[in-house]
Order: sequence, then structure tokens, then C-alpha cells
Amino acid sequence: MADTGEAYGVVRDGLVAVVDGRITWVGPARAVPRELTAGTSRTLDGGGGWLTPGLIDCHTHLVFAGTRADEFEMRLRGMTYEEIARAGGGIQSTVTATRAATEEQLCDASEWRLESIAAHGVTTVEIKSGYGLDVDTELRMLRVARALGERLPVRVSRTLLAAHALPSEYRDRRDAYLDLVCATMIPHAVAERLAHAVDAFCEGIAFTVAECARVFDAAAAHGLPVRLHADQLSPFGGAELAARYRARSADHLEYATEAGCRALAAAGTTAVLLPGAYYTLGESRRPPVDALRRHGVPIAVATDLNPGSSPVTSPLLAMNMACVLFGLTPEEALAGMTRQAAPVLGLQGEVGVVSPGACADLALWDVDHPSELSYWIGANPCRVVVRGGEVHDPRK
Ligand code: DI6
Ligand code: FE
Repeated sequence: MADTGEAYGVVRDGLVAVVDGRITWVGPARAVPRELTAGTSRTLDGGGGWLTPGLIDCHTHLVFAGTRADEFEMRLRGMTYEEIARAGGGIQSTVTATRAATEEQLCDASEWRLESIAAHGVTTVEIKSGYGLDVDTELRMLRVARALGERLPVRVSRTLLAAHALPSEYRDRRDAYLDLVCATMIPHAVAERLAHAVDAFCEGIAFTVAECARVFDAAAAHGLPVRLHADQLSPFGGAELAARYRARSADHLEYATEAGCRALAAAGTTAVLLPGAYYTLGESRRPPVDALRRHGVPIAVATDLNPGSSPVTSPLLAMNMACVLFGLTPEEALAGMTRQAAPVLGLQGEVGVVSPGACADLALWDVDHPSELSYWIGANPCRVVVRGGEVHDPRK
């Protein structure tokens, strides 16, 4: 869909021309220049379906070992996510399982999750580390993320999230762990070209504003952009910190304040809403969507696929939840998984739009209207995925 002024940027009876994996022309089929169609080697008939940009899931933690289904049961019996984390479960339990897995085991354990996401029309996904919390395992996770992108027709953007939790062996030695993150992990990830960005979890059960700022300073010193898990479980000043560092995104934001939203807008930072975590943890505090809109903060939506707080393997379900739970319109939800998600990964103009010059990453859907992408619950109407001009059957 292009920017035509009509809702969703709809082009009816449209045609997209692709040369060498890039879009060269978009418009109504009747208006296509003859010289463009003359040398066409392959035509794909949309058959009355809807073509959108390939979806972008800009926030996942899909590489990990084990599950946390036991904690799901504990929460249903009344324990909270924070109580489980403080009792040694939570992220730490996935860290133990992930450290014990080889690169191949981790790849095999994670592949079906990326397959599921990709089968729902996703052509770009971000994957974070953060379940290693030691040099070897953090880098291993990023290598696995890279390998998965080579196995499947998905572009994988990799984020170092070493500041996800304090590993138990560093209890009472917080600064020593942050030294390791800043002086060893970030430089190694940069040297091996494993990370496109750096993220941190700014929260009472994770790292303080000052600690996250240290990590951001180290990232900046190595030329890496930053993002932040901000104000998810408590009002913690995360949005303000993200804005101060001109982070690409501030994610979650349930407890972000009005001032925080204003700061995000001024900094050009995107708000990434993650309704899967809100839903799974049974939260009642919604992110301040109205304030984000009022201040003009770009809004993206993602699955947050992770074993603890968001075992969501469907981007369409995340879009549905963004509408039903957070009050986004289906148009905002689709934009949040396409156009608005691209800048979060530094890929604006490259993916997330159907425009000349952009990569030919597209999804074809068996629906009568694009609002249905947010409307159906548990369905997958994706018929065809195009990645860099190559056509794929999403069910294979
Ligand atoms: N916020 C989240 O929702 C995930 N990480 C984070 O910082 C949860 C990760 C987990 O519980 O395993
Ligand atoms: Fe997350």
C-alpha cells in the first residue's frame, strides 16, 4: 500500500514492479508504463488478495532454550512475575537453560518460533540476546540469530541485550557486571559485527536509570544505536532516559508519564507497544496511547516473543491485542507492524513500505479488507510472502 491519501494508503487493482529485488514502480495496473511490463520475466497474480509490506516484528527474544510453562502455572495460582523473578525464576531460569545449550541446539530449539512468525507474513524480525548474561552465551545467541536469518527467508536484525537481568553470580557486584557489559561484551559484539543495536531493561527487577545510561554511553562510544525496555512494570523514568539518549525506541511504556511521552516526541523516539506481555501478565495499566498520539510519537507494535512474559508467536495476534487491549485502530496496528517499525531497526525507506526504491519484501493476504489482519483471532490468511523479490509459500 502506498501513500495515496485513502485510509491504509490503498491502491485498488494495483501493480508492483520489482527489478533485482527492489520495487521500481507502484500504482494502479492500468497506469503502468508500457516499457516496464515489456521485459517482465515473471508475473504474480494477486487473485483479489491484498498486498502489504512484509510485516516487521521489531521486538523479540525468540532465541532461548527451554520454556517457562511452569511459571505460567505459578502465576495462575497467584504469584506475580516480579515475585517469581525475585525467587530465582524468571529470566534467570531461561539463562540457566540457554547457557547449557550449544549453538546448534539453540538454533534448532528456536527455528520453529521464527518459522511461525515468518509464516504470518513477517519478512523482517529483530532478535535480542539477553538470556546468556556472560560473554560466550550472549555472543552465541547473536550468532544463532544470524544463522536463523540464513536458514529462513527473513531479514534478522540483532540486538545485544546483555543488560537484561543481573546474573546470579554477580549478586552484590552490580558494577562488575556492568563493567563486563560495557568493556567486554559490547566491544566483542561490535568486533564480530554481531549486533546492530544495544538494548537494556530499565526496571526495579533489572537495571536503574543510571546503570542503563552507562550501557548507553558504551554503546554510543562504539557507534551502536540504543533502545530501552522502559516503564513496563513501574514508573521508572525510562521514557525520559530513552529520549535523553535519542534511543531508536522505548518499548512497553505502560507506566510512561505525560512528560515522558513529550520527551519521546521531541527526541524522535518510537514507542513500541507490546500487548502480548500486558496480556500474559494480566496487567491492568495500559500504555498512554492517547498521550503518545497527542504528542505525535510514532507507534510500533511487536510480539515481544519470549518465554516468560509473551509466548506470542503470531504478529497478527499482537496486532489484534493492540486494538482490543490498547485501543489502537486496525490501521495503526498495521502501520505499527510495517512503516512505523522500520525506523526502530534503522531500516526506514528499505522495508515496511511499498514504494519505489524499497526492498521487495511483501505479503499477500486472503482477506477482503486490511482491517481483517487485526480482526481475526488465531487465523493466518497469509497466502504468499515475497522476500527481496523471491516468492515463498508461507506454509513451508
Ligand atoms: N521485558 C519483557 O517483557 C521480557 N524482557 C523484558 O525485559 C521478559 C523476558 C522474560 O521474562 O524472559
Ligand atoms: Fe522485551
